[in-house]
Amino acid sequence: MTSGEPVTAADLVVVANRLPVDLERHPDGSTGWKRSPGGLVTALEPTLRAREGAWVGWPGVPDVDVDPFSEDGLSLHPVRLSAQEVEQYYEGFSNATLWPLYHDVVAQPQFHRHWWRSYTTVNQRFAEAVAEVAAPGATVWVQDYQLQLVPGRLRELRPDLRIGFFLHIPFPPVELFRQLPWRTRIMEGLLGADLVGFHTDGGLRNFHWLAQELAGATTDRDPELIHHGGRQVRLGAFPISIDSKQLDQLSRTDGVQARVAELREELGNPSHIVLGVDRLDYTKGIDVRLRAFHELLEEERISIEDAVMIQLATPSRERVEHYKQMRDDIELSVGRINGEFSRVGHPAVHYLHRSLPREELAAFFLVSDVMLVTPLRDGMNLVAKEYVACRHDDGGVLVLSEFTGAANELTSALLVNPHDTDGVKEALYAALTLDPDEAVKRMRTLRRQVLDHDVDRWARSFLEALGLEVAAPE
Ligand code: GDG
Repeated sequence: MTSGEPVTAADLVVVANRLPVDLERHPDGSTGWKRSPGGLVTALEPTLRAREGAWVGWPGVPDVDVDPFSEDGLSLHPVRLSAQEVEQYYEGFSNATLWPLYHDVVAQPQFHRHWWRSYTTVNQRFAEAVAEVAAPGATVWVQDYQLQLVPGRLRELRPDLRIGFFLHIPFPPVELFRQLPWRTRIMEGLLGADLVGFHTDGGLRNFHWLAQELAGATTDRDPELIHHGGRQVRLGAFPISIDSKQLDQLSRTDGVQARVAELREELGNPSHIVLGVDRLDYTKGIDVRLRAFHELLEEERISIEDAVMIQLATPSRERVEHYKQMRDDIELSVGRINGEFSRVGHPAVHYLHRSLPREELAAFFLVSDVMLVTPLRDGMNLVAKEYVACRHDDGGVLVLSEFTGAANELTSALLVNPHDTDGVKEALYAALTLDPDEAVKRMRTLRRQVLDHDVDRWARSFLEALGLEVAAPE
């Protein structure tokens, strides 16, 4: 997908840990590019292409030097990471320090000075790459927790730029953030931006407080404004979303419809199908829902003729220790439930540890009567919104953790506290036995919310708050 178009300075630059394409090494030693299917790419690509924008990020393979290249109006600027940096900056500081710390310490964060040093080196490299690519006065949008030092570094290198930062995960409560040995450096890095965006007001409030406490920022009556270093920093809550219309359309296609009928048949036509879809991550509360399902079977309130469960678990961060342990624990639980309750040819829990094509995922959403989304903590949770977008038939019941960003908007779901096993169990039982009219009413309300607030609206509202004029799609 590369082309020989020349790469020029860009007026709009997105910088994220990963590029929207992944470098692939083929068995014969040659390399090629594969699009990564992420929601961020879908959200930003149209705006970036329309403005001949640039994307700066790591191509997903260590120790390779790739020249910048242009593709269909979008210039891509690969940043090199060594194998050691992938281990220390990415798997270490980003995913074993910041990730658990920002998710309410649901696993113990590890603090290592050599990981921090690698994080600062890599953030500096990203900032330098952006400084080279951005045209005078350009707008730069920095994404997520891996790059929190980039706004500060970039402002030193290029004070002419307009810099926005968006955090895709929760910004933690004050007491938890204060554990971080490098807390002031991170705050100062983020305060280099003109606009710092969060999914929810909760994250915004935590940041507002910490900026004063740790970085000496001052505030006035406006809860979305901070004064720091002689500059103003705006804060905002921008709940991310999905390409709802595209998913709604996909779920109506003949191919997906046919697959839904086939799946129900393959599952042995149970009365109810309960679904979970997650990256295999300890924040997602997969164990919580397995426990609830297991107890309902044990208490004989349901049988496998009434309900079977499907858990789709996309492999994730498999070299990080916490993830290895959690995978073992979940697979043990699945084995136990199946050992006790399955019949030959009829498992109680269908567990798939792999990534599925988008169409197949849509079919799973449509065939399921109950969708269980039970994270202990989650910035937003797009899966909950995707389930709703696919239910053009107004069918299905969503059980949703209160500790997701999505719960602020999807208030017609059955909301649960994932720490309360009895509560989750009762919510699952309520979902399985919900009055059909009530279920339809709830789903219609959810669909209005998700179809009105799509990812394009999210991207536009952020960029407009940053001062960029963005045309609405036709
Ligand atoms: C972070 C924050 C925030 C999953 N399995 C398959 C598959 N997926 C797709 C889903 C969804 C995405 O992956 C997961 O998004 P989530 O939002 O649920 O969770 P994180 O990966 O943790 O994302 C989160 C998000 O950033 C955006 O800001 O909402 O809180 O943690 O789109 O559909 N896609 C395909 N096959 C799979 O098997 N094709």
